Amino acid sequence: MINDKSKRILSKETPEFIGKKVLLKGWVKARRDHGKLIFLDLRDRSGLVQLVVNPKVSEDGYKVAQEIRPEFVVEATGVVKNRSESTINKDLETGAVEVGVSSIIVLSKAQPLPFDMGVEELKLELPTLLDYRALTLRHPKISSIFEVQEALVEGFRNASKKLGCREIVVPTIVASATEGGSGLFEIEYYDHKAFLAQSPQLYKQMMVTVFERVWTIAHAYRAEPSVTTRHLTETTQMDCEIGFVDFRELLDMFEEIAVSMLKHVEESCGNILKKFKMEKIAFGKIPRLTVRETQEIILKEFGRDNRKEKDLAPQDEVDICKWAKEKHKSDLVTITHFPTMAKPFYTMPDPRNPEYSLSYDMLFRGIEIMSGSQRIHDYQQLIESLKKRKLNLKKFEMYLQAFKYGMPPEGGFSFGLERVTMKTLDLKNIREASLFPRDMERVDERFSSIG
Ligand code: AMO
Repeated sequence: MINDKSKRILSKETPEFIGKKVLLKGWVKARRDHGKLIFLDLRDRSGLVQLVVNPKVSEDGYKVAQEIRPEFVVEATGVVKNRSESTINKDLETGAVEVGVSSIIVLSKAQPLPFDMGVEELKLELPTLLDYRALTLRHPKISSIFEVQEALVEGFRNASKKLGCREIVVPTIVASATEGGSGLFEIEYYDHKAFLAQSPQLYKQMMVTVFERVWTIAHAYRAEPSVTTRHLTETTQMDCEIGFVDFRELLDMFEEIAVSMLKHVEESCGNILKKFKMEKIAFGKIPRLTVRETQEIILKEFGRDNRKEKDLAPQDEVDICKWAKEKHKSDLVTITHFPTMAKPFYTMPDPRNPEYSLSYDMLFRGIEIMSGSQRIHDYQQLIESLKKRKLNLKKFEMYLQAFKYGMPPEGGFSFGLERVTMKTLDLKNIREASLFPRDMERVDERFSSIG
């Protein structure tokens, strides 16, 4: 291994440099003083490594280390050594080595922390965890949630591209609601009213006439009227929209994307899933049920008669997933044919029974993570559907052009990134799956604590 001592190496690489002098840079996660020695856990983007500061090796370094507190940013030079058998830390990737410091420089100081960040697990109440987000995100267990999130995005992107979808970027300032009138954030737009998009829906559909198959990752805004553990007001949606497909093909496509996205996360983040004590995801054949069939199962197996409800209640989602896991060894379930009038205007009614629609949700470990539908692609039928919901046609003029001038049969779907992340790691609250979650009570600061 060639070692240019003036070049920084990462903590993870230290085992490759035993006996060599190296330069490391990072944050001090914890400091422990043992007799005449100071131990520093150094964190960088690759992980952690232990530094040992011995006054006999470096008197100046020892003086500096005495002033160091958690989260100081430092630059340290030293020789990598094997640890003695009894001091090996098996839980740490670099736990068989340590770095004997010959010099250390403070690049940036940190004020005393409001809580101990050196612990294995930050056992703080969620509001505190979020009040100090810029700090708590640094904790390795918390930052690993977002490594998993990155792998989910990557898995989704790979699978969408494999399907032949092209990536598009769409606006979030829009003229109208798409997912129903409530839950819309209105914004002042010069002398006009505009809204924050509830979904990339209209744009992805228009783009089918350009590229046939598209995917996008978009921010979506929902003025949720209540506080729950599964709703955010700003969410990230991973969407596809596909032309020249029928309902069955759409089901095959989103199931394929879901499976390959989740397999990708298991392959690339196995160590993190283990740390979160997650069971392997069950990839049995995914059951496909209509809403009505689901409600029959809920009645038969769980004794609740919800057959007149338009949608599944949260407990129904939990129970049908339990059923799917037991009977089909699947953590995923597909639910189809929601009542047409409970779905947005663009949803295609089932020609065999128009009271129900060619729509679907996908559930994962007890929660809806995705929804979509085959769309109405006929111009006149779409206008009728807008009118039926008393929507203002003028607001949809540009969207309607796509249909006026030739739209193929098409459909699409949208995965909620935070929901998938939450369930992949069994987090109790969706806020933990968002870097900077927005909800009714918080946009970074808690509203109650501002002025
Ligand atoms: P829908 O409104 O069902 O469909 O949203 C798609 C997916 O996005 C996630 N999601 C949310 N996650 C957290 N907080 C919220 N407030 C929230 N709202 C939605 C869910 C959901 O399954 N345009 C259609 C999709 C389509 O037909 O292509 C749409 O937006 O995981």
